[in-house]
Amino acid sequence: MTDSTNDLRSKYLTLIKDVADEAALEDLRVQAVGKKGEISLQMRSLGKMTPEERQVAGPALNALKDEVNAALNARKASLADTALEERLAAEWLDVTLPGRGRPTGTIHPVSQVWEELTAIFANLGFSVAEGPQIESDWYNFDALNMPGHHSARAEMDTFYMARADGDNRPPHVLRTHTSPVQIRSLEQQGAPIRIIAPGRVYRSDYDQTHTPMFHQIEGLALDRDISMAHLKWTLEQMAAAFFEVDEVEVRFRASHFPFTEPSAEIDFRCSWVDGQLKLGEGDDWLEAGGSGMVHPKVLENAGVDSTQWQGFAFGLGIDRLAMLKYGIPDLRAFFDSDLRWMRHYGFTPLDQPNLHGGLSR
Ligand code: 2NL
Repeated sequence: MTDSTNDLRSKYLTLIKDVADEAALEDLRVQAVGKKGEISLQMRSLGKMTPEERQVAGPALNALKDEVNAALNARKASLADTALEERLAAEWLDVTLPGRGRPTGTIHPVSQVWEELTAIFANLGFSVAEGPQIESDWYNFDALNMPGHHSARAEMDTFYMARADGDNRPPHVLRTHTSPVQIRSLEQQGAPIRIIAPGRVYRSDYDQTHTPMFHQIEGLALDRDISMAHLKWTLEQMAAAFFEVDEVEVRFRASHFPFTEPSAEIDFRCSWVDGQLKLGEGDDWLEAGGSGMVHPKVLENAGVDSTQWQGFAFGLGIDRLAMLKYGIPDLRAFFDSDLRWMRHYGFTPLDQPNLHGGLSR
């Protein structure tokens, strides 16, 4: 190797070794072996040499070019490796960490029980009906066989909406039960029908066992040959599924509602041992709600021919059922929005009630 090829060799091998990145390496390649690169120019000058000189310088330059190209390629590969290593180190991710924080919110016991009851009645063939919370006095009272002078109407502690001055039409009310939802559904769908109406209802009453807003679920089943026996069976099925026991005995106690005839209070057989409620056994009776055969006048008010169709209706308190099932002592705490209470009595949002997994889990 000649002195000048030796100098070029050590110059470029050092530069290549110390180069910082792939862009600088490409500049070096152009500078050394590009068309006008230092080594290329030397090769072009071979033509001006004597044959003797060329015989020495030619192979030396060729060898140098090969060696520099090899060094460039090797350096390029190692720079790419380094870049990849750095990227992998920077983008490293611990895939064993949880993807998101656990949800901290909980499902309110009222929502939980609402969903549980909806699942149970859906399984029995009932669909869910909804309607307005602000009602006319027709849908809330008159259609349900509670005319203006009726005592039951006066006893309802109704919240009345204000009318404009001089407007003497009867005021709208906050619905005192979800019955008006069923009247509206009946008007629209007619018979036969099988619906439940869960929802918020309002009465002006506030003490240990009453809140001005509470939750009710009503049910309605009309067909050509429905009797109190179907009602009793439906309530037995509902109670056993809700309290997660094999069987619950239902007792009817004679009662009176303007919208049903005959009417019956619903009791479930139970026992209280050490303050713990057990359904399906014992000598006590749990008052669960009211029910009866829909009054013919109510059917006619909703446009249903009462000589062709008949059926049962019932009403249950969701809040009370939630207190009983989950051992919650004070009704008023339901509506305090106290987060500590919610963390204690609330349910995990990822565990929704269904009849296969167990309703409450
Ligand atoms: C109770 C009493 C009851 C009904 C609600 C009803 C609805 C229509 C027609 C006839 Cl559309 N009745 N609902 C019937 C009997 C009792 O609720 O004590 N609930 C907690």
